[in-house]
Formats: sequence, C-alpha cells, structure tokens
Amino acid sequence: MDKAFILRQLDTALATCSSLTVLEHIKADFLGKKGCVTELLKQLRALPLDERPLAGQKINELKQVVLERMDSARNALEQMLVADALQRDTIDVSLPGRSVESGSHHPVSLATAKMVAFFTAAGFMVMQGPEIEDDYHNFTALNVPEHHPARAMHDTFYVDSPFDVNLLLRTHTSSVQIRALETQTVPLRVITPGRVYRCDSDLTHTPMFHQLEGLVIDKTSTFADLKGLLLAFMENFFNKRCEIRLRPSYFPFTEPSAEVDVRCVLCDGAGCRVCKHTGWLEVLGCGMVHPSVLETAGIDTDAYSGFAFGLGIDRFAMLAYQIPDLRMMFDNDIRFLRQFS
Ligand code: 2NL
Repeated sequence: MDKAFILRQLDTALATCSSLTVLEHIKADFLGKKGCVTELLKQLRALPLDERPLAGQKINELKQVVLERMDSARNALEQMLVADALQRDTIDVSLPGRSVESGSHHPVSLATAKMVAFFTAAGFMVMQGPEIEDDYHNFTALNVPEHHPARAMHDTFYVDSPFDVNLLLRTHTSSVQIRALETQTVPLRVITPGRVYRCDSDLTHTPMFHQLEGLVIDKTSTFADLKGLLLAFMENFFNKRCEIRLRPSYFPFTEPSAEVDVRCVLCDGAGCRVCKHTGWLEVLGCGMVHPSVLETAGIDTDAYSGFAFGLGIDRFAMLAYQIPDLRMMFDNDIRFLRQFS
C-alpha cells in the first residue's frame, strides 16, 4: 500500500465519520496494532539494511500526517456535536405558553362544605347513606302512610327490585337519619348532606338536587333550641345578621312543624324579584320529631325529645352566590364553573 492510497482511505473514512466512537475505530484501523500504518512498519524488516532508515522516516512522516488529520477531524466533530446539542436544547421564547388548567369547587360543594363546617363545630356528626333506598327507610319509618301522595309514582322514582321490598331513589336524606337512629345511641346530633331525587322538573326544580337534614335527639331538646340553632346557622352561612320567622306547617315526620323564612338576603326585605317582593325567602322546613318516628326507632319518648330540619343546598348556594337560574348548576358549562375558582 502506498502513502497516497492510505491518505485517500483516511480522508474518506474521516469525511463520513459522525461520532467519537467511529473515530476511535478509524484510529485503530490506521495506527492500531493491526492498523495499515503499523503493517508498513512491520514490512521494514523485509528491506535491505541500507534502505531501512529512509523508508522508516517516510513511514513516520505518514504517521504524523495521519495523526494531524485525525486531530483536526476530532476537533471538527466535537464542535459539530456541541452545536447540535445547543440546537436541540434551544427554547423558542416567542412561542405562546402552554397554560396549566386549574380546577375549582362546584358551588354546591362550596355550600355543602360551609354547612358541614358549621354543624361539625356545633358537635354534629356527618352521615351518608344509600341513594337507592327501601321504602321502609324513606317513608314507613318516617310516619309517611301507605297512601300518602309523596309515595305515588309521579313524585318518586321507583327502581326495579329483585327483593321483596320496594326500592326507590331517596326523596330526602331523612332515610339516612333513620339509619343514624338504628346505628347510633342517644343523645344524638347528626347531619346528612347528599343527593336526593324527585319526579319534578321545571324552572325551579331539577329531578336531582341536594339536601341537608339535621337531627338532634336529647333529654331537653326544645323548639327554642331549634330556632336558635337555625338562626345561628343562617348568620354563619350568609355572613351577616339575619332575621327569621317560623310559620306553622305540616310534615308527617314532625309535630309541630314549621316553614322557616329568612329576611331576603338579596334586598334585605325591600322587595326584589328573588323574594317576589315579599321581603322574605322560604328556605327551610323543620319541627319536633313526631313521637311515632321516635317510637319506631325504639327511643323512650318520656325521656327524650328531638327536633329536625331539612333544606335544599342548591337553593342556599344560589342565594349565597347570586346564581339566577337553578339549571346553571347542572349544565356543567365551564364558563359558569370558572367563576367559583
Ligand atoms: C322539608 C324539610 C324536613 C325533617 C326534614 C326529619 C327527619 C327525621 C325525623 C323527623 Cl329522622 N324529621 N327531617 C323534618 C322536617 C322537615 O325537611 O321541606 N321536607 C319536605
């Protein structure tokens, strides 16, 4: 192999070399133990003695040229690798940013959390129960008689039942209060927030809504305690002094029963569309627990009395956050929900 051929081979190899590993292989091919330049040196022995010095010198010169070309190839390669890395890691700061979406709580969740915080601070426990309920817990144990209109198909969603009990979507969370009476001992303070279902759908009613009920059973529970508790609750929920009034009413599970109005929290009683210019908002139902409900639960009515109340969480949320239309609550429109973040 002559010098020109070796250098041409070297230049071709270096021109296509794109990594330091390949460069090491090229170095071995030319200068390694079995490299072609090394082979030339070995062949020196075959020459006559007097020709060896000159030939040896030429091979060493060739070796120097090979080393120099390899060095400059290495420098060029390293510069290229650095440039590539810089190119890869370059950030185009003029590109539009990718925003991180953050979620927020639904107004019903916000209202529920605020109510739960108030009542747990007042010593109430929070209980949950099944949304598919049997008619004993939803109606019978609550003194709702067999032919009461609330039991009718047009008021209640019934569910096909594989058992010999009637199943339905609970119409109130009183069913969970009954379960509380079965599993807890008296005295008792419990609230039951949750979804409830009624066959009802128009401007102000959705088939599913949220209810929170409260129940207190104690030796000296009175109607005055009930009224005081409800006033404190309203003032906490609406963050201001409230005025409430109780009007006689009827529920099968309480006696006496009352509807509770609060002085309109939007117009302070001056009259507005929300209070239909009456100055009052009807927000709650309540009463002293009916003796037959206590007896069914096995509670000694000579020693204990109790009061209970129920409210629609959705309506409270609408009033607190000034939501004009009930249906906005369940449309899942992101523009509506974002306003509560
Ligand atoms: C409403 C208001 C109410 C109750 C719920 C209740 C629960 C038990 C015993 C007695 Cl275990 N009462 N809950 C009481 C009064 C009103 O809800 O407007 N309901 C139709």
